[in-house]
Amino acid sequence: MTLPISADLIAEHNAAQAAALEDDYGALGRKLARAGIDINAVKDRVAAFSVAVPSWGAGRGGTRFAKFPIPGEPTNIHEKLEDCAVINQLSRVTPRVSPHFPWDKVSDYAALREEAAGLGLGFDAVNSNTFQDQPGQAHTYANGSLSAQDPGARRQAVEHNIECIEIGRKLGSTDLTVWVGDGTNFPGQQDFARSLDRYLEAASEIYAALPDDWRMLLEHKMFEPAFYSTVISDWGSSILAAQELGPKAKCLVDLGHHAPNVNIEQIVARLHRFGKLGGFHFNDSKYGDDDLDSGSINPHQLFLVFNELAEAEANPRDGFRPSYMIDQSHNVTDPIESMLSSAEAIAQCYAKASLVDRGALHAAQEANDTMMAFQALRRAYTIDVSPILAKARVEAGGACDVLAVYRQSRYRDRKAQERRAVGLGAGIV
Ligand code: PSV
Ligand code: MN
Ligand code: MN
Repeated sequence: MTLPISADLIAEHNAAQAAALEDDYGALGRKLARAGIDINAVKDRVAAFSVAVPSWGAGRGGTRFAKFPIPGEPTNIHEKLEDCAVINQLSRVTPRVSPHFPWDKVSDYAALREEAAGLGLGFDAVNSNTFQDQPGQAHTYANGSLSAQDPGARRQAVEHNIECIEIGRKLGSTDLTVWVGDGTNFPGQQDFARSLDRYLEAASEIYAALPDDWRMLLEHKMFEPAFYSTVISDWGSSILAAQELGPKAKCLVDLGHHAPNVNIEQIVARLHRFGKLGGFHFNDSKYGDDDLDSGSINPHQLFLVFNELAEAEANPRDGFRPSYMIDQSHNVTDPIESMLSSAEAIAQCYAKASLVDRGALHAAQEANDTMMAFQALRRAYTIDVSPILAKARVEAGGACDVLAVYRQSRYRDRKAQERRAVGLGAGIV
């Protein structure tokens, strides 16, 4: 396996940091031991945690106003994989890539799978795209895809999703994520009930094509690109659709796809309660589907989501296999740096949720001791778990300080010499 960053550079950096890391890890270990927690057990848990990165997140995103490319950004799936390999090589927490079709279309998927494996990567959920028209496509999605009135557009959207399953089988994926932008911009534009009927009928055709061990992850979104109504607008529509489709259909929670101030952690608990929690698209937001970096705005919310996941893991109903993915738009940063920082923020919340004294939390809940219940969460949230993450990373061959090594490697500068420049223009939103 040939990884993009020099192993010697990582080793030298880690050696220089080793004494400080041991010191910090030892101090945190003693603090946790006083609370009856074995730091090595937490580290082992963290070492087993992973989150997928989106192929589309490797390029600079943009808004409908502009996209500002950077020199050396990837121009195709091969270059995206190489960048994703950098993220995983340094962080050791992102071993899978979630591809999007037709954006990542190639002629030989077996070869693509091998290429990824050669970079230490596998593939996560495949994402279909029926929210844009592609050149030469027979039917437009301007009036919807799976829910369109036009039977031709519906058929085309179903066939595209089935093709995504076929591609995913070749890549070793076991999940199909379906997000449709279908909806309306005017009251009266479409009949709410009939558009959902059409969606369900089309989605059931995709569901019927799922291999036995596959899941169909339904991703809801309240608005955008449709601004008045969206067919799968919220977790309610999502769970109803998933229940109607069958046991292999689950709900995917993108943190940016909710009404402002919605209690997302409670949604997570509800979906799990009914065996329908399928996975996440992690990002952060201030106003809507901002696709900001995970944990950059509201890290406490991210922690509370992981706290519900820790509860769910302890009480599995209908299995507990949420898939974790990042879905962000990196408009003003180097996407590799954003995903390194985001993966760390996500793993930190996972680690902190593991530190919650669940016995104390549940006892306080039973006793209606509100303050102590809250303190059980607060105690875990305020612990700086970074030495645990760094130790797990270093032991797995990653870098103690991921961003420092990435900058020292001058990877992007090297790619700027090798890769063709990306054109200006509006980006994806
Ligand atoms: C839509 O906003 C979304 O969150 C879906 O996951 C898409 O697949 C992705 O962003 C990329 O546009
Ligand atoms: Mn998403
Ligand atoms: Mn989104």
